[in-house]
This record gives sequence, structure tokens and C-alpha cells, in this order.
Amino acid sequence: MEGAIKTVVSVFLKFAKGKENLGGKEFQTLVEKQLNNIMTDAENSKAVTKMRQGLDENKDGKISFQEYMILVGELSKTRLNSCPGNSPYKSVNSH
Ligand SMILES: [Ca+2]
Repeated sequence: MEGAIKTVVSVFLKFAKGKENLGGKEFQTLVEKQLNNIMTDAENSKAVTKMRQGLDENKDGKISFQEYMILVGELSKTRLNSCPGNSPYKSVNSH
């Protein structure tokens, strides 16, 4: 658990390159490099742009750490739902 938190934080810092936000390009790179195993659309730049717009709560075109955490939470939920054997929850939106 501690390791996972450190990873989540260090990934953000690495791709934000010391800034407080991920720009569009940085976000795209992060998704491509880090999430291509769990996201089918990771290399589809249109899909990633759409996802970024959905996460961008204050509409400044950039992804803050807070907005990035929304993504991490959403992906964690998806992951939980995709493992019915390990999950105490029923998958509501399963395909
Ligand atoms: Ca934002």
C-alpha cells in the first residue's frame, strides 16, 4: 500500500517534470507509458484528450495532482470490477 502511494506520487512528479500540473502532452505521455496495460485506448490520442477534458475540473487545460487522483481512483474501481473473484462488489457496468 505504501509502495503504491509512492508510485502514484512519483509517476505524477516524473511526468509533470517539477511543475504543479500535467499539460496535455505530459498527460498523453503518462497514459501511454503507464496505463497501456489497463486502458485499451491508451495510445489513442483522441480518447486520451477526451479523458483529460473529463478530468479537468477547473477547465484550465491541465491536470493537477487532485485531478490526476480522480483518474487513479476511477482506474482502481475499474480494476476492482474486472476481478469479480477478488471483489466484494458486484460489477454493475460490466460489458
Ligand atoms: Ca485542471
